Amino acid sequence: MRTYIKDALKKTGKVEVVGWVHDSRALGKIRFLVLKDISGRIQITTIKGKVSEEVFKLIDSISRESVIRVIGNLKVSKQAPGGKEIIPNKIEIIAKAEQPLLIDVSDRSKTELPKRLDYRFLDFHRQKIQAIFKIQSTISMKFREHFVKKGFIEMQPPSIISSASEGGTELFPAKYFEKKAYLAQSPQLYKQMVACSMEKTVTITPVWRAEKHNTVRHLNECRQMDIEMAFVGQMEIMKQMEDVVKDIVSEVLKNNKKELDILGVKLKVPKAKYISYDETAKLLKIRYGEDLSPENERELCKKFPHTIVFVHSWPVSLKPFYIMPKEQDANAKLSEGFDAIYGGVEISSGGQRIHIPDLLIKMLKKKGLNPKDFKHYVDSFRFGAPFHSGWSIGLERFTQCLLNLYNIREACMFPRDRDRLVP
Ligand code: AMO
Repeated sequence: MRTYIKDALKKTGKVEVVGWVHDSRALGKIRFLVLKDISGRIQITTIKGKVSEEVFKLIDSISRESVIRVIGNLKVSKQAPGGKEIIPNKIEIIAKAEQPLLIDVSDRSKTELPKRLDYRFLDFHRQKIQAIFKIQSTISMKFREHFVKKGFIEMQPPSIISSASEGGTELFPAKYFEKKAYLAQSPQLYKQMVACSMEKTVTITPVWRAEKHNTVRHLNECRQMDIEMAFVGQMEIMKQMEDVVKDIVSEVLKNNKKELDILGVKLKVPKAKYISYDETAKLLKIRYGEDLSPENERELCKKFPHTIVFVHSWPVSLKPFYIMPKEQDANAKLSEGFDAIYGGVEISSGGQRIHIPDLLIKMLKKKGLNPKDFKHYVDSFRFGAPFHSGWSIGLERFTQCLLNLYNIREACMFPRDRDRLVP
């Protein structure tokens, strides 16, 4: 718990704290109150007769989750959680919390997830929830820092787009004056254009997927952590992911030890395994040309524990139109595309892109898409576009897998799903 020692208090040896009332207990003539803020907790101990009658009465009347200011003496105390307590001289209520509270905000909350999400602002009062988002903040901060240090340029792609980038079925239509528009499914086409001139780009951006199914690993709005790089192929771009994931996990271990303890998560810097789709299909005994099911992904991770498994060289039929076929051949069966599987779920997909306009037109047609809808995109490769590759990691999916959360909604402050548009 942060304590403020204001100049005016220095001479008196007193401290000031502000925070939320987490818990209060009465024991005869003693009142214990646990105050919390984002940095931790501290006990406020009041003994009748040793504080003014006014302070004692106020302590008895303060409701849980109210915000208060306490000025008093900080004392070392073996019995107090954290080894310290404050003996108050002055208490002020900054914001009273109405009672009853709408959800159970105790450490072992019994309120089910949907109701907790309905009242997310109160759910955020809980230490476990704060721990998840402190770790998520480390993840996104380290992701950006890792690539900016390597000379990647951060980009801000548009959120309103005119045509699909990940197939036509998952788009949210948007009104855009007299034109047809959609919410972006991915920064895909834009990051490619940037990489083809500025070589290396990184972004963290929201995307929208109008998938109708409700699962514990899908959201209709999620954040993607993407990179795109010129002059590299599938293998080099996967290595970039191995490096950043190891860097992020190391940073979480260094920065968020307390939060990992609160969540009971034992984390290890992962190893990496590179395996082709063909070998994976044999290993898991799946039919060639079939996608990996969630069970297959879990099984693969059991075979390679504490490992990011890069399944590379997928069949063309299972990858989007922009993924390069092997040997730059429109009739090739295999592609330069991959998926990364970690903690039992797919956290990312990517690969080498098609930078050759004629080949791109052929592949668009093969996928049943109209090249006319992609004219701007195709034309961007006509004037000096090098070969390039990239990938995308879902921020919430990655947080879910790192922290072993059952439902991806736990890893999103304000989830958007088939049924949820508020808060
Ligand atoms: P893909 O569609 O596989 O690829 O998405 C990449 C990663 O984004 C996350 N993700 C999601 N997370 C939660 N809910 C969803 N509905 C959802 N959809 C995707 C996952 C997934 O692995 N443009 C390509 C990437 C590339 O080639 O650069 C793409 O978007 O973690």
